[in-house]
Amino acid sequence: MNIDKIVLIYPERDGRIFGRAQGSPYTLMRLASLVPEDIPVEIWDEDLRALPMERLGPRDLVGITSKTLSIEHAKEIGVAARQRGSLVVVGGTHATLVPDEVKQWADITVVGEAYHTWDQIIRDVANDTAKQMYVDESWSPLGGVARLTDRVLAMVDERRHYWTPYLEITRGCPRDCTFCTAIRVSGKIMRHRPIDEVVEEIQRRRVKRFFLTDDNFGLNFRTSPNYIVQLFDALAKLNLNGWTAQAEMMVGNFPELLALARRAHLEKLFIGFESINTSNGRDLGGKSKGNTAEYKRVINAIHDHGIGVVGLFVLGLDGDQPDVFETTWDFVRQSKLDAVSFTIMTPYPGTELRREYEEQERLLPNMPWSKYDTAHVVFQPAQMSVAQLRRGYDWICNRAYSSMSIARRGVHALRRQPLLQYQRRVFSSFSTDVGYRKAVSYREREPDFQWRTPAQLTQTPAANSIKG
Ligand code: B12
Ligand code: SF4
Repeated sequence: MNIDKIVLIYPERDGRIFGRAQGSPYTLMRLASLVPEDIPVEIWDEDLRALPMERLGPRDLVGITSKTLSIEHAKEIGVAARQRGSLVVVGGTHATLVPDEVKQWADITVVGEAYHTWDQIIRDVANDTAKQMYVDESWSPLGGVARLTDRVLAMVDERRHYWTPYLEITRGCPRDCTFCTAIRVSGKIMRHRPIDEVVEEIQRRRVKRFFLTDDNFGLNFRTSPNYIVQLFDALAKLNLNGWTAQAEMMVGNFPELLALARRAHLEKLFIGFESINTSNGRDLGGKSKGNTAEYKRVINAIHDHGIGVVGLFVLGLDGDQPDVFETTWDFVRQSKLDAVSFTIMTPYPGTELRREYEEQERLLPNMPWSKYDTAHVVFQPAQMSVAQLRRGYDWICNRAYSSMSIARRGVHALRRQPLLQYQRRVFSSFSTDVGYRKAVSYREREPDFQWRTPAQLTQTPAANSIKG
């Protein structure tokens, strides 16, 4: 068919915060940049505005990006687009993990990064030879791939519409955490973008602040130190307000690289401590062992270089007992973390963890994918009841995301900065916690969730509030 236009859609989840959506639609920006210049392309981000479905017609190709938690909504969009005669192609995490489910309602299903297949799909659709499924058979080197085009940058206007631009520098992770889906999408080989391409992209996008999409950027401190030194040298020369990245705790063992990172404007590291429970090691792919003394040392080592630490914790691992909420909270309170995220263990499709739970018949029946958002319990925990895990999560979130707790951590984070930096840092000192508070709000919408006042929290001893 002669393609009139390609429309790439991000299904709604979080909406806008003070008029802007949380993060720029980087996935769709990269895909839109691969569309030949002679075909009109549009990005419709439903977090930003309602989808103008009436503009879709029979010669349009509609691409939808999918995550597990939004796949049911993606399907609604796909079905509506097909009713208007458009051809629907679905890619992304969920399509990669469960292609057979997605292909029931999509015209074309894409497995993998699509760096190899997306331009082929467009050509095949134009020639009426499209197949039902496309699979990236190998991981593409990242050099020269999907360079953001000026037409896409103009269309998205990320500085006006989004709080946080995303940026990809590396991709892949050699670890093997049993619950991780990222390695199923991005592979286990760490790949690097050429540094000159990274710098060129930052400059052309004119972004001063960004969040790396890299799943384990910090691992490169150990595996690719030369790349990291060169990258930091290049970033140090740019006029940036600050950037953030995900890492594992061993970055604390590289003081020289942390010093260079600070010069390169690294502002915060999101560290997957995952658990304070020493019996959960197997699920954590060897990256974290529940040694809280070591966690504190690492936090201090990173703080020594003026870099903030956001602690990420998963609750409901098989070694966790009902006291895990209080012990985790005790650690967090004493830890000087700048912001904190608690998620409930979630057995995403395609993971080792889900296979185990299936075998053990521990998946809760009739759970829609929308509950796979890490704020809901979707499985039977090993050492507590479903209700205990749910209430324990609510309990810890009540404490961690009360306005007082957020303010306390934010003020401490700000105080660690030199006085001259206060103005620049004020937004980022609070924004991460506020974002995580938003994630909990999906649980908050349930009738059995309650935000408690500080007075109620003191009245209800922790142990009572989390008993099954
Ligand atoms: C950046 C990121 C975020 C950002 C923003 C994401 C966003 N706006 O979509 C933030 C920090 C907000 C975030 C939040 C969450 N995230 Co997140 N996130 C990521 C991360 C690290 C990178 C994604 C990315 O942008 N990569 C770079 C772009 C260029 O690549 P891409 O998105 O993979 O897209 C490529 C392919 O998938 C494919 N593709 C994608 N869509 C389409 C569509 C078509 C038509 C085609 C042809 C191809 C195609 O082509 C693209 C180019 O290569 C991934 C991990 C990962 N490696 O995928 C997790 C990941 C997607 N997140 C995940 C999760 C669980 C969450 C949260 C639930 C976590 C939480 N507890 O809060 C929330 C949910 C928020 C939400 N509203 O959806 C899971 C999803 C699991 C699943 N089965 O769905 C992942 C895989 C991480 C993991 N460890 O498991 N996340
Ligand atoms: S370290 Fe992170 S990205 Fe790597 S396998 Fe574990 S959860 Fe996945």
